[in-house]
Amino acid sequence: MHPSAHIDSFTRDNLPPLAQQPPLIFTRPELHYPDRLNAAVAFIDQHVSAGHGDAPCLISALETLTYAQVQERVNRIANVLVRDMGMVAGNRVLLRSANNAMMVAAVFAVIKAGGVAVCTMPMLRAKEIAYPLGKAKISHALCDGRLRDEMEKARAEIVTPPRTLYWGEGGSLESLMSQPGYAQFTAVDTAQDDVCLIGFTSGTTGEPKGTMHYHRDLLAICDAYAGHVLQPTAADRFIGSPPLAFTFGLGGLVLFPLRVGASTVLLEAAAPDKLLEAIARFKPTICFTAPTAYRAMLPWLGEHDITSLRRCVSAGEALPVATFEAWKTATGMALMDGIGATEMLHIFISAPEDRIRPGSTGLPVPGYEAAVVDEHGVPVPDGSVGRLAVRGPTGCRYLADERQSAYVMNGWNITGDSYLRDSDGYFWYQARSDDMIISAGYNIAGPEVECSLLRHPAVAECGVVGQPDNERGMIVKAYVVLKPGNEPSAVLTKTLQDFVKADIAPYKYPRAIAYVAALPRTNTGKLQRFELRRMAKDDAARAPILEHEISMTATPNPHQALLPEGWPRPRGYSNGILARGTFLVTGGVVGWDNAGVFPPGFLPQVKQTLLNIRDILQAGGAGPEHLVRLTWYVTDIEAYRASLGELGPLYRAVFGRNFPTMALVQVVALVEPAALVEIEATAVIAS
Ligand code: 3UK
Repeated sequence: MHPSAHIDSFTRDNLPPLAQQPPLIFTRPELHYPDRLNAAVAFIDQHVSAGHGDAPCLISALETLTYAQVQERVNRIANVLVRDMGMVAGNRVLLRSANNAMMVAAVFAVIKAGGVAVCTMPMLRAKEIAYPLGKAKISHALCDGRLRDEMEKARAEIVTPPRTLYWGEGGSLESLMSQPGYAQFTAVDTAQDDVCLIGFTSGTTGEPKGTMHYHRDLLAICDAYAGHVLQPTAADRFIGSPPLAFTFGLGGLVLFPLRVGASTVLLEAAAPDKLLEAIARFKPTICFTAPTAYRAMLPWLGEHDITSLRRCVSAGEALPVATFEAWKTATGMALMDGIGATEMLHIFISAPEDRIRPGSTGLPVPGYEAAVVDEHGVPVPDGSVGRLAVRGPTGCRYLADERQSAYVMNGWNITGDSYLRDSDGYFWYQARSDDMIISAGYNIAGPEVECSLLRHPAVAECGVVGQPDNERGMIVKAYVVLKPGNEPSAVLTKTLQDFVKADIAPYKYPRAIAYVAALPRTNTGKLQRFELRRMAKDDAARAPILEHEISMTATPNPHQALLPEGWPRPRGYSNGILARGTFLVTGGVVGWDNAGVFPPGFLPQVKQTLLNIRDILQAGGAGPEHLVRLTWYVTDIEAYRASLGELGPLYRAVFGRNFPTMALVQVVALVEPAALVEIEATAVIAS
């Protein structure tokens, strides 16, 4: 390695042992970099020195900053970091903000001062912020004033909180930046292989992993993927939705445009409707977002002019052919699929526009090599499914993490995806390796069934997982979000099943379909298959109860459950109940025990609340079988969602298989400050 410029040697000290690091490949001349390299100079200063300082760089609704203006802002922040906050080269600096110009300037300021930027998603809560603070031993933080509350809570949670400054609302960063002499800053003379960025994975399972990237890596992704596949020019204007804390966003919305002197539109809110509006308004030429967002934009294309776009990149999740085709029909543009990973920093398989094969992710990006291997790392023949292995100028280096040896095997990065390579060298995504459904001896890839279902006009979104089954081991279970104007029904279920059977090998059809309002997603927008698997497991456990709901409970339920014709039978609640008799109602019951003490935590409080309701009902002569309605008020709907798996069994333990109508309401606060839930119950004792 090259001599480090870091005074604080934490990142080098915590690199994986050399033997566990992936060997890097630099066969292409454009991937050779000078030994001393500061990425901030390459992305910003060089353009200004080359006379490009007046060109637009960062565009937002509020302001447009030229390259020269961005350079000055970066310099001012770098001076504050070093002179006012005592930052030294190698320190890790946490950055928190939605996508905006200050966030970008802060990233480059940290890098220019030789620091290591650790960007975090704006929606993170205190405990999710506290984790990187501790893991990366963060010494300093810059944060948008609007995100102060959670930041302060996180700082309170750890032993040595970082020195923190806020900008915007109630912050002091700007006034410090305006000090005389702060407009100039000499970049620290970092080594090309000094760490400058730690990207935390979105952590679909287990604790997030910190991936360490060098100054050189930031350039390499531009010169490999962008240079060869995307091919942007200084005239391009980028736009998109991924947060800058997700390397998909940092690369696509900042590094690729700035590498070539182009401009980029930064959106703080970029839900599909907002993104469409912004495309019509700012007239960008290149768009980066996830397949779900392209699908969500489809119905609204007619209302917005998006003809300025010339390229649309899709990554983060597999791009179903149905989405590719629908986008092509609607816009004439071929979505450019690409698989990337936080570990690899950005996209390593994709295809230039003229070489796209719909349904395939593409070819290895020039500079990268990819292979499909078995569990021992031995390549499998073309046409058979195996694990995706990749290597190139970037690679996986986890910050002090034992999972390094699971990602890097025999010198290859193993992404955890099942892939197939065809005889033309194209790579075809099958599933995440642990997402294969094994049903009655067949291997079925959930995403393939999803692609098929998505071709049906009634389906807006879907997720397919294995549901435990006594007979088949697993059955294919689909969770479906319907497009507006479609209602769940047994008839529709049959239609969808027949549709899949006619489209792909019949044994792959979803034997069970559940209709849901939305699919669980991570904050980088990925479908949380593990959450669907948990739901499916729960559904499986509940299945035998189904037949007995309401009308066939142990104590015969005196009321009639209302189930409109053709509606799927609800699980764990009733659509409606017809009751006649003595009305018994409880006020807002909270979860304190007889001594007025609240048990800590959401689930224990729910349990106590349900027990309290049972006691009140009993005092009035009603049993759980008389329940007709429960209204839950909770302070944190996420706590409710997170405990759904345990809530079912808990509920049944207290009330048995009696399922009244239910409503759940999130409130800003409850009168009892310690209460996390308050429930009202209505029962009717049959006359
Ligand atoms: C999945 C895809 C099929 C795949 C990312 C572009 O997604 C990114 O990084 P993450 O670390 O997740 C990596 C995993 O996501 N995936 C991503 N793209 C595709 N699967 N087709 C695709 N096109 O399982 C991969 O292993 O969150 C994407 C650029 C930078 C990134 N960090």
